[in-house]
Amino acid sequence: MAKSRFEYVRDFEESDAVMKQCFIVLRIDGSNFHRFSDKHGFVKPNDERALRIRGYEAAHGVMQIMPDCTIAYGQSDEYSFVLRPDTTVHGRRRQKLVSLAVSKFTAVYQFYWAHFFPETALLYPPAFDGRLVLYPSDKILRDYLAWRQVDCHINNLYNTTFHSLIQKQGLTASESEKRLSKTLSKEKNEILFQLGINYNDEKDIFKKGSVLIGAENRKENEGEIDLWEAQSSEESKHLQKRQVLVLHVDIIKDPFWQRYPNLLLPLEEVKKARKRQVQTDCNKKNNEYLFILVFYHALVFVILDFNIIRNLYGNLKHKNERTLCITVLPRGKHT
Ligand SMILES: Nc1nc2c(ncn2[C@@H]2O[C@H](COP(=O)(O)OP(=O)(O)OP(=O)(O)O)[C@@H](O)[C@H]2O)c(=O)[nH]1
Ligand SMILES: [Mg+2]
Repeated sequence: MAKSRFEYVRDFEESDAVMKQCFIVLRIDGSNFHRFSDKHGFVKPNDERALRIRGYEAAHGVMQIMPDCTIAYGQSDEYSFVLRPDTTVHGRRRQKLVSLAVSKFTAVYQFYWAHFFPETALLYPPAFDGRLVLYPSDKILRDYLAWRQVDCHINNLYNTTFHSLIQKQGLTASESEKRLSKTLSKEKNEILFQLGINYNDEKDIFKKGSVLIGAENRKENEGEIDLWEAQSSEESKHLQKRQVLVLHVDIIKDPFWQRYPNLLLPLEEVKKARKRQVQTDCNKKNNEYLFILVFYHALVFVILDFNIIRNLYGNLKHKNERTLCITVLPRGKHT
């Protein structure tokens, strides 16, 4: 920036770097999406195209610009992005992080709109709001994510029952709302069952939401890596730098966190864990080389020995011919 006598105004800008050693959560939520989904004819209660454009593409876009985002969780019109506690990305500046995440999310959402909704013109630009919250420990961070997933479960069970009563039993919206008022989960499950729906059979993407983690965490044959066919090298450079694994699994109970122990580690620890892994791989390779070396040495000794045996008995060629004869004899005759 060129120097001028007006430069002093810069000093009025406040520092808004957030506290160190806390997980940073950026939550993005569709603004007035009730209306947006109605106007654009989203399938009720869940529209897979809408979930994909939000989840796989827009959230993916944010993960590209936040390399320290360890996990993202999304459901309905919202997404939460978790940054490792010791990230220094953009100087941990609150406004920079929130505005970047929200603008990228919104831009990518519109960028891919025509692909996911080829027959629905975008009637007006959607908007998303964003907030940044700090969580000081693994436990509280996990409770935050559990809170969002429980919300997904409660809303999805309600919405599925609400819309099934309308679609299958011909109730009006207010009749359906009245029917469901003060009902517990068990009763909603029963209503669904009477309408021929087993809630357990509903898709996991609806019941559990979407969990996005770096593809380097992938276990064999697990989950879906979002391999989008980019239309240009610029698109792939900006939106596919980092491969992301998409899962629809429970993140409330322990097994998920035991399966991916690196997700909540600080960056420093991740680097150490990677170093240890490289060392282990290196040792494994060295052991393999050692094994091959010993094996070939042993083979040389065996061949030498073999010669000695051949010299001793002198009849090995004949023995080999007999072996060959036995192999080609039909089974019946052989016995
Ligand atoms: N039909 C349909 N609607 C959806 C879908 N996903 C989100 N929505 C709508 O988006 C709304 C999201 O809820 P909220 O975020 O609480 O409501 P909002 O209208 O966005 O209001 P604010 O966030 O306060 O601006 C839901 O109530 C639905 O109406 C979908 O897949 N299908
Ligand atoms: Mg909303």
